[in-house]
Amino acid sequence: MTTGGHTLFAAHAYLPQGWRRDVLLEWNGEGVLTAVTPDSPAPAGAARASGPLLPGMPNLHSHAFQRAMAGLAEYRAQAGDNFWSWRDLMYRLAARITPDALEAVARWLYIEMLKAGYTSVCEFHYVHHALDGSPYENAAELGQRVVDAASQTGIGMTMLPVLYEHSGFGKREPRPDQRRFINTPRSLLELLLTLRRARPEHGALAYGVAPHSLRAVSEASLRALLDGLDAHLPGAPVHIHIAEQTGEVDECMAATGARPVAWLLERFEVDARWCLVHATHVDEAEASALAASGAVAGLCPTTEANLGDGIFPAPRYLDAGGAIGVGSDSHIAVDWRSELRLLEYGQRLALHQRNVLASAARPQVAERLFEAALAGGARASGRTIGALAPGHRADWLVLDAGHPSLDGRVPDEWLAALVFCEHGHSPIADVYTGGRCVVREGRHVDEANAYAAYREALARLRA
Ligand code: NGQ
Ligand code: ZN
Repeated sequence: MTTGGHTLFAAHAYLPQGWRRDVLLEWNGEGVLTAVTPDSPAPAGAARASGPLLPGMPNLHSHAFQRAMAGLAEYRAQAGDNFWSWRDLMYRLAARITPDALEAVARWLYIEMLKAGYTSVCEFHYVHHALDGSPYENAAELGQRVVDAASQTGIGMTMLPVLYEHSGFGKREPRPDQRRFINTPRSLLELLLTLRRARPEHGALAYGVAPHSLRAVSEASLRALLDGLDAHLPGAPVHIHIAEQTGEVDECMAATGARPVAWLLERFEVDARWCLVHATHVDEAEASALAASGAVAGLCPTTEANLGDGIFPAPRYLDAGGAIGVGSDSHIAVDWRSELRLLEYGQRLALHQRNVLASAARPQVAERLFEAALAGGARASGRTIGALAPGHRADWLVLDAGHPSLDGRVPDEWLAALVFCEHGHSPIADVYTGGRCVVREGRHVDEANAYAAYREALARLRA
């Protein structure tokens, strides 16, 4: 048998039914898998993968500009340091970012994501306006720069322009340092449509919206935003930050008499199009109800640990069938392996047990979490990704099976080693998106140029 066009033969590949041998992948000119055939004879002349194949991981939560401050809020402690003092520092960067700087930072960040094995990203994009808070001539200028950065690197994107109106519950006036974020439902939808006209969706690009949080958006505005979205993009993803801090839960209780997740589930038809980012502070009833809704809990364990948010009740939620995905959020780390590892380790430290997030049906923690994060990340992105299966985007990772963390292990042991071991450089060698190899032997094709532009942008931002 010979095949023309786009094919790759892999001795091992992780399919929806687990590790399979002698897998032939075929995809079309649009970068979509057309056939995935295990136990296949190697066709004459087909390219052979240098190692085992895994589906690429979706990153369901990112604020690209924050990459520029990774590590800078750890530098010197101040009395009472907490989430809100971190946010003040972060706002100082948000106040300075320019279109050129944002594009350079995002481009480098997305290369880091690809190298780490994230093949798509949901960008929760909230810095919209010029430095003085007035709209750019192109209202979607900054969003467009982020979309362009993604296209340049080859990462898939779900762009989520953010609605931000208020500084707190009870429609509090926005703070001066929030002026670049502020829109009405109508102006935000216009911004989205402007961006969509300039950069229409395609196989690697989708759109949705993100009401920032219950702190920042009123009930009426949330309704207006969803109605407006459905008039143009019915069923598109909706992401929201929720219940990330106990302070937010307390303020929500004081303002509404309900906890944030309970309040949202009570008033809105929360279903599989929703991604509730963090959702850290949910009680038992909220965890069960959220699991039953089909919404994705968007967990960002390295950022949540970094900011001192708290620990998501993952055992109860997963056992109730809840969907999860992972995001790198503030980009203190850009590595899905670290997110999954910390998700499990938080539970071990809290409960004094091991292999907490395994289940009777899925005794291997790494495989259970990897599959859950693929499926939930795909759902949150609103794109057909996250599996080596026909109809899905041709996004995958090629492992170096001879890496010291994987060497001497049999295929069923690879994922556990990949997620839990950390011995020097990453065992992810090559990365493909839309059937194109964008990372080869750990290097992105555009890495040198992108890094030079990133360094220049960083120097200017810190000047
Ligand atoms: C975030 N919170 O971006 O996801 C935030 C910042 C804000 C956590 N990572 C929230 N917990 O901008 O108010
Ligand atoms: Zn966030």
